[in-house]
Amino acid sequence: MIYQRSSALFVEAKKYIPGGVNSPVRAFKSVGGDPVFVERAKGAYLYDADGNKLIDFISSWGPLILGHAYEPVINAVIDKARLGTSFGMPTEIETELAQLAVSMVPNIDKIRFVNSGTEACMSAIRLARGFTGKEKIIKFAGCYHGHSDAFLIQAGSGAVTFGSPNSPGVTKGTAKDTLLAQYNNLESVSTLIAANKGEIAAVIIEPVAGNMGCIVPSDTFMDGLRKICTEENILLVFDEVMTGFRVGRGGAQEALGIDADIVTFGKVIGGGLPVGAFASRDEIMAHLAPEGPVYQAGTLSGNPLAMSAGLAMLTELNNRPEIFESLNKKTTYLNNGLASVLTEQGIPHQINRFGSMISVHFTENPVVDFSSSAKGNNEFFRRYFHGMLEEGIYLPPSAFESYFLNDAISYKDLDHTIEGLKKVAPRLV
Ligand code: KE4
Repeated sequence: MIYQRSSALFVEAKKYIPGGVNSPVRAFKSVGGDPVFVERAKGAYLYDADGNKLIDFISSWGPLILGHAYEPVINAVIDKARLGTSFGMPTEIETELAQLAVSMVPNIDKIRFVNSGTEACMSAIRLARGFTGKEKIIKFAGCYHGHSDAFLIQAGSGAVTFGSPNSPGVTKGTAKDTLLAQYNNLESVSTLIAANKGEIAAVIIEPVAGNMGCIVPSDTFMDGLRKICTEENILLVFDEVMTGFRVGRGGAQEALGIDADIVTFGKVIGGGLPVGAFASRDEIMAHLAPEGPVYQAGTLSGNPLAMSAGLAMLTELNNRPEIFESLNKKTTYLNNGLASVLTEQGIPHQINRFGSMISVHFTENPVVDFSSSAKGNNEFFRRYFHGMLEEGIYLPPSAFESYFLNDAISYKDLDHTIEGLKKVAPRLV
């Protein structure tokens, strides 16, 4: 496949935009080569600047669960845009989307809309701190909750000391309030709690992780985490920016049977436009301005244009919950097809899957946390990514990302993907 125009566009972009992209993962840093510039998309397919047609497995990193340019969403946005895009005043459609989201998701009474998953998670932590009066939080190595300072933290020096910044610009003062635990490791959580008794406001977690590749919590881990948080009067925050309205109508709370205290959303809730949200029971949300003292605000929060996309998307998912089962079946089919090819070729691999989230890891050992995910052979992944791209299959350009299937993908597309791997696999070793 030719990528000349994409490469030329990348040169131009780098003149005016740092790294030529507006979000780092798009720059192909971990797989090498120049990023593909897309011109348009429809259903399961991307059409790039060189006219290549690619089967899309990122769906804009999750939002486009029904496929690109889904008619009901597009029509809703066009109709709404004609009436004005944003007013900085309350509009009825915000209540419509709030009411629908609250009706679909367990354990939430109220929801506040923001403009990204980052804003949603940042605000959720401030609300947890304001509600509990405590300052520290626990996050998990490898989980990503957006780029606000409190989350850009890596392991500190000792097992029970606080974190240290993993980006310049994040202060030590901020990092000292973020403690780092290991996914699927309850002991790492209880050790931190014991060493910071009475100081922890919240534990925030991706209930199904998607930023280490896809990692599924063990049955005992999430139950145990809920129990510890309840016993220690710590709020359990489910970051459902990826899983919300993707792994089922009620998201991961419903799929795992675990009640969170605060839930954050992004991606699907905006139908492809910039929407994030955080939600909880009345008792906690009553602390949020203007009702309560915890401040949070946003010029474009709840703007009717983005609300129209989210409302059209969630209405479709709410009216046709069979979409989730259809997506799960397609993802299982892909899982089985890829696994049989890699096994036949004798290539060590793990495939993790939950609902329509899936990831391939080139390693012998089960991938259950960040350190086991980091053991994957990145050279294999690089060859895999570019080989599949040559076959017209667009995968996430990083081994630490999850695929997001959309329901426009057909079994013919999945067979083409599996056949593509049959051609690529012999070149991996
Ligand atoms: P945004 O601010 O990018 O809307 O959401 C941040 C966020 C929060 N929580 C979870 C679980 C997330 O996965 C994300 C963002 N996901 C990445 C994909 N790994 C977005 C892609 C990107 O950064 O460009």
